[in-house]
Amino acid sequence: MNSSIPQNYSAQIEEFQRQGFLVIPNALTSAEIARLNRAIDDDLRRNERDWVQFNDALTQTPDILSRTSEFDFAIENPAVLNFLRKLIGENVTFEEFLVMIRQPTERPQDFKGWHRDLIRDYNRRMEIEYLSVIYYLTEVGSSDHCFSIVPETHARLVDLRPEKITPGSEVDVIGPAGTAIVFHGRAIHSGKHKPQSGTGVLFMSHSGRPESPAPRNGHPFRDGFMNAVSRRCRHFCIPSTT
Ligand SMILES: O=C(O)CCC(=O)C(=O)O
Repeated sequence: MNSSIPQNYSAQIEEFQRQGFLVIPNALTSAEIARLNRAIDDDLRRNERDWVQFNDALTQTPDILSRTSEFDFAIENPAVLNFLRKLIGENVTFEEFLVMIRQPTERPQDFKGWHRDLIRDYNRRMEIEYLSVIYYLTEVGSSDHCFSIVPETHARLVDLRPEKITPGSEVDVIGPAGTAIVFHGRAIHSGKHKPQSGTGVLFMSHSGRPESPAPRNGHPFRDGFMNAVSRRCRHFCIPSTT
C-alpha cells in the first residue's frame, strides 16, 4: 500500500479532530482503482435494477457488497483502516456502503444540499458519532463534481445550521483517483455539482464504535447483508443494535 500517511498518525489525528476531516492521498493503487471500476461496470451491466437513478446527476447502489466481494479489500484497506483504528479504537463497526456515479448536470446544487449525515434533525446533531469515508475512483479536478466540507462544523462550529453556510467557508476536495477522505458524519458537507464535470465514480462507507447507536436507515437488506460482510471482512464488527 502506498499511502503517504506515517504510522503514528498523531498529526493526522490532531488535524482530523480540529477540522473534522482528513484527506489521505494515494490510498489505492492504480491497479486497485482499475479493479474497482471494473467491478462497478460489471455490476451496472448485470444488475442494472439494483442501481437507483435519483436524478440526472446521481445514480447510486446501496448494496453492491452483497453481490460481489471485489470491494472487501478496500473496506479493509490499511491506508484508511489503520487511521480509523488509531482514531476510534480497535473495534471498528462497519455500517453502510454506497457506490455513487456522478454525472455532469446543470442543477445548481445536489438535492441533499448541505447536510450532516445520518440524522437531519439539528437538535440531535450531537448523537452523530459515526465516521464516513469517501474514495474517489476517478480524477477530480477543479471543474469536476467534488466532495465539499465545512471545517470544524463537527466540533467548534457545531452550532452552525446547514442552511446558514456561506459560500467560501467550505473546502472542496480535489485530487486524483485513489484519494480517500475520512470525515466526521457531524461535519456539514455536500456533493458539489459542476456543469462541465466529467463522470465521477466514488464510494462511501460509514463506520463507528460498536457501542454507538447503529443508524436506523431502514435498508431492508441490513442484517443479512451486514452479517455476510462481517464474515468476509476480518476487521469489522457488525453494527450495534442497542
Ligand atoms: O457526492 C458527493 O460527492 C458526496 C455525497 C454526500 O455527501 C452524501 O451522500 O452524503
